[in-house]
Amino acid sequence: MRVEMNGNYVELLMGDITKQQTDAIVNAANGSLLGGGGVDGAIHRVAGGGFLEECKRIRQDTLHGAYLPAGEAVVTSGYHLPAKYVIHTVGPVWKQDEDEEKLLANCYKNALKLAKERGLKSISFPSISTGVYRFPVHLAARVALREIGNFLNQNKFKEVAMVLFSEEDYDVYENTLKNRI
Ligand code: AR6
Repeated sequence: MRVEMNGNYVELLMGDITKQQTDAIVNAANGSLLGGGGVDGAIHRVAGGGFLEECKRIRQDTLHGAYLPAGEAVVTSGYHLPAKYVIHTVGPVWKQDEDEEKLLANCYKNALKLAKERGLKSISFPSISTGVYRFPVHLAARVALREIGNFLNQNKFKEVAMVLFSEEDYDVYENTLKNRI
């Protein structure tokens, strides 16, 4: 599904984000930036050792050894990925007792802000936090599509894709997008 917003496009796809040829793809990382399971593991496997080295340098030099907090984002090159850049963000772990919706919204806001600052024109997101971090996908889809919509309505970008990994997730995002327009 592809929808025009203010001269830009938002697209929903089913597939593997490591194959996307957008200027950037977004990694649903953990605060260590050193890799993990899910989409993070897939991205690290394809991007390779130089990618991990750059992640380690960011941990050391930019974050002074600290973890990247939930909702924040940093950028590296894409190395062996088709995408030129990877924007790493850390989603909130679903606990139902904190402001997780706001933190998830910050992931999308900060990733899109970084992409714009770099002059990028296209970006692909996975469904951040809805795997290992257990954020309910119906709620995550509302947050993601709201933030993407707000950004595209205020900026000349070009294309934002949500790359969903299952038909169930695709259907949830599709219904959410249909209800927005
Ligand atoms: N392409 C697109 N989406 C994918 C892919 C892929 N190749 N692989 C998985 N997904 P998750 P989180 C989907 O668990 O919930 C890691 O260990 C997946 O089906 O990757 O933010 C990190 O290191 C789900 O819909 O991320 C962190 O510790 C979505 O991507 C933790 O998991 C997100 O699932 C982050 O958990």
